[in-house]
Amino acid sequence: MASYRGALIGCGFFAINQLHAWRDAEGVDIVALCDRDPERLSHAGELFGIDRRYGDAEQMLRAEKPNFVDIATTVASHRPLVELAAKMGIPVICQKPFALSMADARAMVEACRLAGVPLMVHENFRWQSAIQAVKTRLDANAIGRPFWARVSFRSGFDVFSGQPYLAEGKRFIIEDLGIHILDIARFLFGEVTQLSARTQRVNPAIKGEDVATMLLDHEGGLSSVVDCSYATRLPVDPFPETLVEIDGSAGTLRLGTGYRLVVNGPGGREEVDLSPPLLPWASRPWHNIQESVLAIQRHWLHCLRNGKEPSTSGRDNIATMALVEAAYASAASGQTIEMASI
Ligand code: NAD
Ligand code: 89Y
Repeated sequence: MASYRGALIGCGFFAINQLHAWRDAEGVDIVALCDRDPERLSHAGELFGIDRRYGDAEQMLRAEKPNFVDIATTVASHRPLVELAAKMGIPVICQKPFALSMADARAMVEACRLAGVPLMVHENFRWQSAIQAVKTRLDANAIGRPFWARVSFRSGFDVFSGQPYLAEGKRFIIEDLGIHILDIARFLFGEVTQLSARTQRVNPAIKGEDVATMLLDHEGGLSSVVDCSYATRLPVDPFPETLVEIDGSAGTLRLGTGYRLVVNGPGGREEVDLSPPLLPWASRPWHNIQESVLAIQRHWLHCLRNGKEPSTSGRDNIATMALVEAAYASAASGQTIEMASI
């Protein structure tokens, strides 16, 4: 199996998961790290025994000539770094949220297309094993034709201690977390024609919205409700589980808390526990997300080896980004947004 030499930019909170997952994935080594913060750079370098360390991304890419680069920085740096990789002909993975605007997202996709460089957005939630299991049931027609769905993420988990920047942006939950849940809705039910949204801010200590309720019309006629909250105090906090309810012409599917899947259809009743494995380096409650990081990174290697477009390519992610933009536009105007207008 070909062995790939990767380099990673941005050694912060989430990159540690990516570095663990690269160590578990087959046929790949992360040979160099870059962060403009020397402390974070040396922390990650020591933790993973990576000695080749840089404070500047361009210097690293010139010196190391890696087979791909994994960008794990926050959104403001994504466009310059993706365009740098494209200019240097280096295949690139970019964390979500992919871009600050649709124009930036389109520019990055176009730069990589013109350079003939593969581009994947690290949109990992659809790679959670429970979400993949739901998709498998739908593809097998387990409940007939789905006509209604709800994809829901409601929690009171303190995400601000690990990611303090989330409290500071004008935008919060749709851009940070809703983007994943909207992507799951697209992944399961197809493209969206119209979207309406309402937002609220419950937590007075943050700047952006922490509650969002969205109504989506999908191309096949299905209506879905996508709702997210970081202001929901439950007796047992389900963070970071995404719950799914689907009604179909011949049955129902429910992915409930504790990763319990219940399918009621023409084939009978299926009840199964889809709890994700706890990888040796993972920690609860993040293990669900951590498992999906390994899955998406393995998928990237598979696509590189086989010359395939990743499931969450830059091109694909533009449609998810458009849902985020439409949600903010609808919340601001009170109007339903036609997706063709984004
Ligand atoms: P962070 O601030 O902890 O880490 C980012 C690091 O990037 C910092 O150490 C910073 O110094 C470095 N950096 C920024 N610009 C740089 C540049 N131009 N060159 C070199 N280094 C640079 O952020 P985080 O919480 O790790 O989040 C990073 C990204 O991961 C965000 O976009 C976030 O939304 C995303 N994220 C994704 C998931 C997921 O499940 N996919 C989960 C959490 C966070
Ligand atoms: O940044 C977010 C993400 O992508 O997944 C969960 C998170 O860490 C906090 O909302």
